[in-house]
Amino acid sequence: MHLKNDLILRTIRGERTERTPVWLMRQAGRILPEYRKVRNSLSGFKELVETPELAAEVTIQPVDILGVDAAIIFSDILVIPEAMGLPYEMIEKKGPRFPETVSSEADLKRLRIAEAEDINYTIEAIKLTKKELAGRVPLIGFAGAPWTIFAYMVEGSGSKTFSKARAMLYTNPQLSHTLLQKITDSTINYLKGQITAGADLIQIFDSWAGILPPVHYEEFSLRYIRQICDAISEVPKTVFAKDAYFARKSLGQINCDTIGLDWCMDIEESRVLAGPEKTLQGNLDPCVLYGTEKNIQDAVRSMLEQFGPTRHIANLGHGVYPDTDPGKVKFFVDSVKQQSAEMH
Ligand code: 1CP
Repeated sequence: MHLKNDLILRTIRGERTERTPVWLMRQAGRILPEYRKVRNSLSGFKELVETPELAAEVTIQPVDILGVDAAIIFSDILVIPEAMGLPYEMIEKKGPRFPETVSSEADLKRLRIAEAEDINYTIEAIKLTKKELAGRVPLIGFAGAPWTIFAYMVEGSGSKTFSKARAMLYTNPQLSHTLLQKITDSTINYLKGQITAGADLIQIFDSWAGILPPVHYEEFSLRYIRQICDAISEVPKTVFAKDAYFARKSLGQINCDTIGLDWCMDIEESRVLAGPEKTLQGNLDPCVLYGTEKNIQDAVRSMLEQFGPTRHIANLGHGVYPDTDPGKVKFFVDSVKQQSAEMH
């Protein structure tokens, strides 16, 4: 299918474009009343994820309503552990919980390497979304980085410290590596399935990158992200490692196209560390969107000036916060479009 808007893909190739492309992490399920309406008619989050027609509908909502330059498929990073044999529950207003976790060799033995078919609902949702988008914008597929998935599988829920998961890296590095390898193999199968189904680019979310000491980040996270990036050559790849300011140089050396920056990472310094071949994505503080339109406009201008006119995909430095006014989000998108067009 020919893409009518391929700004993001041209930007990733390093081309000079008519303006900077823009989308938002977590644009598809956090802020829009149109999303809440679909979501409230169902038993829960998982029903939405597992019903391709509805997942496709909420994936496309931000394209229609906010005018973003990409859609991201509505799913969750936790579908991988479930497909490996460790189911998750999504508890309203609290987040994910795993009734069973991994703490021993025996737990690990019960887990399998997932195939894309095990997550058929998301694969089907991608096919449907591609059909319904009819080439309007590219569709982003995604998965969690193996370390971030490991953190949930060992901890059993979200956590500020993930101390159980981090402790395992010291107390049982061998078990840790075996689990990380199983997650990695499952993730490669899943991402390849997403690409076959129509994903135009993929993003790896390492949301808990920043809680590891740099040597552990290299050994237990980057090593596996590298494997994923080396295994996938069909479409461009983005790696977003939240808070991993210490890993930007290493990320610059892996086989990916785009590196996501959070709002604490200095833009010029990141360019130098990542090298001239990488496109950068980010990195406005999500809290800017609680400010006035003038605040947003000024912050967008400053961001665009620092990134410059090429190799930049405008985004926030992490997911948009749930209580953000959708009108302000739309203002942000429009502001990037307008100001970058003037600057290019
Ligand atoms: O734009 C989108 O929202 C698309 C779909 C999407 C994505 C890309 C969802 C739906 N989740 C994710 C990724 C995801 N899920 C990440 C990585 C990105 C990030 O750091 O934000 C992580 C860490 C998760 C795990 C997760 N799922 C959490 C975080 C828990 C914690 O430890 O802090 C939560 C609360 C969820 C639930 C969830 N996932 C998605 C939605 C819309 C929701 C809210 C549930 C609902 O609507 O009922």
